[in-house]
Amino acid sequence: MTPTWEDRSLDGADLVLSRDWIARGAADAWLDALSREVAWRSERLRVFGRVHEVPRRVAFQGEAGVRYRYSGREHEAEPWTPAVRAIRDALHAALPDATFDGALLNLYRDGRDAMGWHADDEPELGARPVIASVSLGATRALRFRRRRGDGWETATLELPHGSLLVMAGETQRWWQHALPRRARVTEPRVNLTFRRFRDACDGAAGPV
Ligand SMILES: O=C(O)CCC(=O)C(=O)O
Ligand SMILES: [Mn+2]
Repeated sequence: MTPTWEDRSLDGADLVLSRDWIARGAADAWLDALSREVAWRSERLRVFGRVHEVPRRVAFQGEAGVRYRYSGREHEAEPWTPAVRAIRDALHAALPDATFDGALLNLYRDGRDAMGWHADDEPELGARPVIASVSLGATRALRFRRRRGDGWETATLELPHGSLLVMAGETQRWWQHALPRRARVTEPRVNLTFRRFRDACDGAAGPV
């Protein structure tokens, strides 16, 4: 089955979505493998001096030596586990211009788990990062917002089991995204965002 692609770009955000990127049987198998093989961690975040547990489980995998600063702390990548590496290889085949050396993994146990507003704009990723976001399990809505005068322009993408969303161009500069709670969801969802850290870091010294 050949995946279908939809251009879901917004003003200032290059967004391409394939809702059927992974065939159903493979998506089921990957979800099952990820729930077993990944060392899911709970994570604490300090906000205004108070410590909160983030409402999801997380992991960070990648090539040896890849580091990423998020949630106020530096994280060193753990080695790829088999299913994550297989998804990375499938992404390299599907997106020949992109190279991914790390992935942030999120496990939303049910609709009470969520992620707040943010942009993936850490300097390690460079100015125009290509981020490949693979979703498995329960369908959840990814919300986008951009400042417009006194208010916000918003958009919503539903991300079903087996989907791939590619965020590119200046998406992270102009838009924030969030995964809100969805009370009626009782099933888990795993999201993997594949990113490239290395060259962006090497390039941080500036033009020669
Ligand atoms: O779960 C999602 O779809 C979004 C995850 C995300 O934004 C992130 O890991 O930075
Ligand atoms: Mn993000």
